[in-house]
Amino acid sequence: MSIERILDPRLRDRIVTAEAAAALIQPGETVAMSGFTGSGYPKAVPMALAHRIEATHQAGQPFQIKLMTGASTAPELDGALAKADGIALRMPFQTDPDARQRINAGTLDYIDIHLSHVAQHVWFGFYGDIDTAVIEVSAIREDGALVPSTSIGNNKTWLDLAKKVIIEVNEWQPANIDGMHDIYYGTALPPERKPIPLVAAGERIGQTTLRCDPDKIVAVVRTNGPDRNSPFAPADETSRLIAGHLIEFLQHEVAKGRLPANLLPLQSGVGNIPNAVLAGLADSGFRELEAFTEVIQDGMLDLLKSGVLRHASCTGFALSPDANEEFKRNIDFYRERIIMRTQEISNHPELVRRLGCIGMNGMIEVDLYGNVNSTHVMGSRIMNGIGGSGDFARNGFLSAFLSPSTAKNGTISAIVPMVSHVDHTEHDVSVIVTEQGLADLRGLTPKQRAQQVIAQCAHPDYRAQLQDYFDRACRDSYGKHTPHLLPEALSWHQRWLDSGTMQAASPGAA
Ligand code: 0RQ
Repeated sequence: MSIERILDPRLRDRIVTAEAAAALIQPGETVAMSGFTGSGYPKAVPMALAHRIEATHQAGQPFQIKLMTGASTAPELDGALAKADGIALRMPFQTDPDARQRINAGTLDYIDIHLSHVAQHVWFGFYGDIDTAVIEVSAIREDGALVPSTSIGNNKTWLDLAKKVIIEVNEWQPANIDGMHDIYYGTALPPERKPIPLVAAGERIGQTTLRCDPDKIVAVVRTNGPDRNSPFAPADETSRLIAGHLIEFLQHEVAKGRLPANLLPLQSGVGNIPNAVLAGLADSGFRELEAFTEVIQDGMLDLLKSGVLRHASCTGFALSPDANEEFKRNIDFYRERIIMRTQEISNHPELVRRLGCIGMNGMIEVDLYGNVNSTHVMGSRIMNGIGGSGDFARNGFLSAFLSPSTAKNGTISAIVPMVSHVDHTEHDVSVIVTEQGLADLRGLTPKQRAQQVIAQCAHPDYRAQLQDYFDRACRDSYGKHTPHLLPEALSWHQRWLDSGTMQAASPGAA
């Protein structure tokens, strides 16, 4: 027998089916949902809404919504609504193949923004009113306080601003996650803002529950379904090499006295390479580490378990099914060591700067001068979005971008003369790492950076071609500070589109 999780008597008579709740959402609404990297998203109402949208379309009527979340969600949310052609506008981040396909076909509009900006820009009124919020929680206390589930994201903002609120109470989520969250209600709008009183990654400054005016709650839906919980591939040789180079660099920085022995709070992107870095840290003798990051994935859970990581601050999870079982089994242990915050706090530029985070994120490509493209393939096709990478790259103590040196079976070089889209400028990028090596760009001039990136990071198949471009640019460029040959700068991308490879017949053939 499961324990009752909806304890507020005022909300008991608002318990309805997902279909009845979805029927309260009208065409054209701006709907703000919970969810961050496949955790804590509503599981039933979006599916019911997608079915309703499909039925409406079949009856020849239009039905689309504008959809906001914390970050990426799952097939039951982004996937179902995208497949139903139910999303007119999506923000601020997605990783869903069906949504991506429609965005790149030009039939789904997408606004990809820094994750720390979302809440404040909505509060500033930049995106209009929030009509409905659909928020997953793990329980509702007797006084109406909402116990969050496995992500917080923008839920505080959605609950505060939405005109009407639908709550999903997911019994699959561990009941004793209660106490892991830290919701800070001290934020305000300029000019009333005050400093955020958080001075260490492991501190708590808020309350454990979310609040919501019960009069706004129009429906409560019971669910019992898992988070996305996609498995991670085991670390391959490339990921291990990238991790090894970065860890060697961090050890060097400690030896030089530029970093303390237990480093500074770590931020880590999601994926196999970050997982390999986290595993490598444990094996390299680092101890007493801290994390101030957005997402806790398998590698970080392992570090907490082994005691290498003292605590981790986040706003969501991206766990494999196995890691999720471990999390649930030992939730009392993790509740003492994990602090879940709203994403405006987990990614806050002021905090990232003050705590001195070490940012480690993936990239699509980087150019000779250190400009990074995290989002667009061939300058026009979005992959995911900038996510939180910019919050940490601009403001962290150090910012590392990691990638294999080639993509698509070696036909694409991740090191290019000029990036086809810029997410992180040369001013925000400290370190580039590929399986070939690590380029430390700190304190270097543009031309010195180019030499480092070519020598340390480029794949041997592209090194001579890059060097040739750079040499000729140094000779023939209009300006010699950041040398470029403009007709050639993006020709590698065009060559791939035209011929399926960035490799030139011979260096010098552009
Ligand atoms: O394509 O899926 O078709 O095989 O990009 O690449 O190598 O699997 O690497 O999963 O770490 O993703 C930048 C996308 C890297 C990610 C990016 C293709 C490649 C493959 C994925 P396929 P990999 P990853 C915290 C921080 C922005 C958000 C962020 C990302 C696919 O790290 O989304 O940092 N970052 N958030 O083939 C063409 C290239 C390519 C390329 C890779 N140069 N050209 N295709 N690919 N390089 C989390 C949050 O913010 C929530």
